[in-house]
Amino acid sequence: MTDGFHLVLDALKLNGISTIYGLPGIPITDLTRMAQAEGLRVISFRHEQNAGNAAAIAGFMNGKPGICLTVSAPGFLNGLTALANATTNCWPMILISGSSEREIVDLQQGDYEEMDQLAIAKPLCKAAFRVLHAEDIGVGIARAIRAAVSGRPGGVYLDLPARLFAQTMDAAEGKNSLIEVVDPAPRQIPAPDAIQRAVDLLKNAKKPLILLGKGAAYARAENEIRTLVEKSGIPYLPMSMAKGILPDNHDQSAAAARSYVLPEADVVLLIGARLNWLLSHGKGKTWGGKDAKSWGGQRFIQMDISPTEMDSNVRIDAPVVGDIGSCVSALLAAMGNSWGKPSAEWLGAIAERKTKNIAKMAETLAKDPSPMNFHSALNVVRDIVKANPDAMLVNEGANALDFTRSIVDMYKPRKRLDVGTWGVMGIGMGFAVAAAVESGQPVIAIEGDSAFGFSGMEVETICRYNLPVCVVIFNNNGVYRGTDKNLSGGSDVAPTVFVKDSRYEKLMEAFGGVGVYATTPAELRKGMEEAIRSRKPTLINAIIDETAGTESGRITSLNPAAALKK
Ligand code: FYN
Ligand code: ADP
Repeated sequence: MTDGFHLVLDALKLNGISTIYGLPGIPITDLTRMAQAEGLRVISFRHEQNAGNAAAIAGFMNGKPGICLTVSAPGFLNGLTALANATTNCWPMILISGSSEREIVDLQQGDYEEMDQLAIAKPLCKAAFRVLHAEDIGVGIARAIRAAVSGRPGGVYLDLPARLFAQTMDAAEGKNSLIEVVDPAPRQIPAPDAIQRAVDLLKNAKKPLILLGKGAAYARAENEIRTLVEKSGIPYLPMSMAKGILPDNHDQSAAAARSYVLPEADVVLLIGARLNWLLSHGKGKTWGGKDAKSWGGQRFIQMDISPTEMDSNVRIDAPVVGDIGSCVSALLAAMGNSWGKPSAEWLGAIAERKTKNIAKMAETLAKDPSPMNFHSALNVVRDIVKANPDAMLVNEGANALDFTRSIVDMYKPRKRLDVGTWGVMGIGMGFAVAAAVESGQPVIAIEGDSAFGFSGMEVETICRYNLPVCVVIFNNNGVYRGTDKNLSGGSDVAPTVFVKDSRYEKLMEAFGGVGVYATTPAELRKGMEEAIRSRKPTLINAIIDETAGTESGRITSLNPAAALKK
């Protein structure tokens, strides 16, 4: 005989799933024990949201669904934020939660952790399923996997009521009921006429630009993309998590001339990037429009696996629907061998801006103020990442995020993991754990002091599994900075201010890791180099000038009060 517990685990293993991120409790405690006994790796967290974030980013890194396992009602809700975030970012993830007795839940008779979890999950994810009978576990997991990774990837909820786990059935029949999913994310080949439309538009462009998004990183299409960029000679801009698809020091990167190329370009090829808030919805002043809502005159080609993404913000003149590898390959084939490079005028104008900005940046980075500021600290991080291009970089915060994005170059794809489409805080330690577990590489987590607070307790998890994670907290005593005043003149500190000179490094020491208190770039460098060399869990409390941050980093304009000031 077999039972529900084993059928769930066998179905996951059959589909190549080897790690579960979760937090044990009723009714899934035994599932976590049995999973470990059956050879799955179980990474137990201190809060489900962090387990969920770990599963989500594992999905992005591997192109296979990351699994998060939680208890019912509150545990499920704690995991749900990560599931919604995974869906928003188009990352494949499956949140599996135990749930209470259906009959009691549906009659609302007050069961232990009673909640209609399936109904609550549905609007927040790509698909949601519940399995009531042991013989349906195979189908349930197959459907969850297909829904998570096929087409536009996303989060899937799988509801497993407590009673299911103890159901038994004949072992051979059980085995037969499981499904090994064949080709879970089928390639989607773009139509030849769609490719021709794109070629025609690109051929006539005077100032073409390629915009790479994290969908292109997810699609593992770096080889095809590199060929396209180099063959066409077109400058490109990487979105945050697309940094490293091509090395950031590539000649054709226009990152350092961002505010010049966006309004100037006439034809923009979007590859796995959406025209959402991060790209000012494809219009307005960022794109050279005369005011916030007007079109800048660009024509867009968009490559995306989701047909309904097209025209979501502005007109897409050449929609190319398919998986990015297939789309870029088809475009390359249609471009032929005699493709002319963009004009020297366009490339020269970009190079001029780029050189100026890079020189300005070098000047700022070379300064050594006391106390440290974001630039002098990031100058160190920049060198360390350059020397360790295989290391994973996790990054969250406001200023800590924005400065790291523009200062720290990435050299390989899918190495930069950050706050993504929602700009969500709290991903830090969950991402860091998964980055270490999935890649085996050292992880550097650059954290704002506020951002770190959301998931800080997971330093215990990092120590427990002895993961090679080096957390660097940019400590400027508060959210954005530490100098705000209470406007009432009362004795409470301002809402954005924390305890001054907090000793975050002692948190790591409490669990047996290494704590470093760094007030100079030299101390920061020594701490990071040692962490990477030793692979010991390390937390560096990097003391930054408390006046150094700006409100909301580069996105101050999104604060409603910014409109009042205008
Ligand atoms: C970039 N830049 C550089 C380089 N790279 N200069 C020199 N050298 C290098 N290598 C320049 C670039 O040209 C820009 O200057 C500037 O640095 C900033 O570049 P960035 O960060 O790419 O551009 P920008 O305008 O900030 O991008 C817009 C954005 C980004 C919305 C895509 O801000 C973003 O991803 N934001 C996420 C914010 C978020 O989620 N925050 C969390 C919530 S915080 P100019 O060209 O001179 O402009 C809650 O409060
Ligand atoms: P960024 O924030 O970096 O601009 P987005 O998350 O906005 O990136 O966009 C990613 C896009 O990539 C989504 O529209 C998604 O549908 C698309 N995408 C994800 N995987 C693939 C794939 N394999 N092939 C094509 N498009 C993909």
